[in-house]
Amino acid sequence: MQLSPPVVPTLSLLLLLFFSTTHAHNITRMLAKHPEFSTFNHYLTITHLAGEINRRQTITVCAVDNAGMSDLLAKHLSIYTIKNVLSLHIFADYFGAKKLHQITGGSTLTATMFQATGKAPGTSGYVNITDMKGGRVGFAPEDNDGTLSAVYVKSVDEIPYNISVIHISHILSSPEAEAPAGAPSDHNLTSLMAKQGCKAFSDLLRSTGAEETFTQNVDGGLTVFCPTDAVINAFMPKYKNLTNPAKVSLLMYHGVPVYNSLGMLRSNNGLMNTLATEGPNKYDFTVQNDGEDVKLETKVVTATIKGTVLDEDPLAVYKIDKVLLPRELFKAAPAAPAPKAAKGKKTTEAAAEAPGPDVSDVGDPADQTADENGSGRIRDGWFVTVILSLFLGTTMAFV
Ligand SMILES: *[C@@H]1O[C@H](CO)[C@@H](O)[C@H](O)[C@H]1NC(C)=O
Ligand SMILES: *[C@@H]1O[C@H](CO)[C@@H](O)[C@H](O)[C@H]1NC(C)=O
Ligand SMILES: *[C@@H]1O[C@H](CO)[C@@H](O)[C@H](O)[C@H]1NC(C)=O
Ligand SMILES: *[C@@H]1O[C@H](CO)[C@@H](O)[C@H](O)[C@H]1NC(C)=O
Ligand SMILES: *[C@@H]1O[C@H](CO)[C@@H](O)[C@H](O)[C@H]1NC(C)=O
Ligand SMILES: CC(=O)N[C@H]1CO[C@H](CO)[C@@H](O)[C@@H]1O
Repeated sequence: MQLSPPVVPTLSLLLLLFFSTTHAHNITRMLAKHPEFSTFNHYLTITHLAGEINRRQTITVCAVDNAGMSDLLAKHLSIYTIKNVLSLHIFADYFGAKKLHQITGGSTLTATMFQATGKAPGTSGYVNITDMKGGRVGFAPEDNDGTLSAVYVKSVDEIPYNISVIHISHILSSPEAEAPAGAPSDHNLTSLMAKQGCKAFSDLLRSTGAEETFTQNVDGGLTVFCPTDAVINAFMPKYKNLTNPAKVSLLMYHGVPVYNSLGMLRSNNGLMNTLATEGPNKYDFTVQNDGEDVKLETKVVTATIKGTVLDEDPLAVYKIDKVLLPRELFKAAPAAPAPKAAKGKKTTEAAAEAPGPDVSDVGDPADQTADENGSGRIRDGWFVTVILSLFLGTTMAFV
């Protein structure tokens, strides 16, 4: 059968749409069309940065041609250091040719994947992009002396607003990125967290010995949700009240034995088992997206991810704004003086809305009692959790 001419382009367009929506971008394939970037492409693959780029949904890759790469290779850096340097060439934002030439205020600082490794001290994980005279755009790692080390050459490929690949003139050179780097499993998880605003939490991991369980899980994949120092400090009176095994369970509840990038958390709502999980429906919580926010819901409290300490497959560490309180430990906690039930619905609602008696940023066990009795939201949440558990159970059965 012969297709009439207008049908053919329509069909190919549909096929193209089909493929572009079912397959996320593949940086290796995008660069393979341009032999002048073959060295850069090769190093993206062997450093596993290609996989990280493919997982991100909004990203810019500054590619350097083979001559530029030979300048880098002449420095004889270890592969882990090369990975850090190349991470500095990957921006966590979309800069197409148009946006690069229309930077508000003439310059901007953008976070790079080096920033997300947690190994970039201060602002060294940021790159300054500056619009210059004559339509030129310059790039400078924030920790060098401000001289623009590379300029924009051309756009290589753009999939708005998922990935932009641009050709820049030289390697972005930074003493911090070029500092000798160890293998990924050399991460000292607790000192890493301590340096990034989670010192109180890491101290608890060390003092209870829970650190060892966390560390043992890094190679196989680990996501840690660390409450920030202020949150832990406010929680300490309650923490001290727990028995030693309960303390360890509470801490283990903040680790998930699977690597989750922020993108994965955003696109996979559902139940998560933790390092404290023993058996089904124990010590788990639900990941729930709320716009750009990623929320973690236990039956007692809902915490929100507030920042990334480190995101480098197989390890991700995120800051959260509340201590995750497992229902296994906080359900049976002594309830606040119960409102007189006789008054019925109104009283119950008032109780549900009343703020907890203390530390407002840490869910109080008393809140849970009120919530479970009065609030439809929680009951819906419970329903969703049951359905998700069934779903997860079925999925797990196949794994
Ligand atoms: C951009 O990424 C999203 C999520 O992966 C995908 O659904 C969409 O199809 C991508 N857009 C293009 C043009 O490929
Ligand atoms: C990306 O493309 C390369 C080369 O075509 C291929 O070897 C690789 O498996 C692809 N990666 C993914 C995740 O599809
Ligand atoms: C970027 O660098 C230029 C040149 O050193 C400087 O004038 C500008 O203030 C910097 N921009 C930002 C946002 O730091
Ligand atoms: C991490 O470093 C601290 C001191 O900086 C040390 O006490 C701890 O044992 C280290 N942890 C591991 C797993 O090496
Ligand atoms: C600690 O436990 C005791 C006894 O169960 C209780 O009276 C007290 O309110 C608790 N303190 C905190 C801060 O939770
Ligand atoms: C939904 C629910 O559990 N409601 C209970 C709230 O508390 C009163 C009094 O204790 C019970 O009668 C309700 O069944």
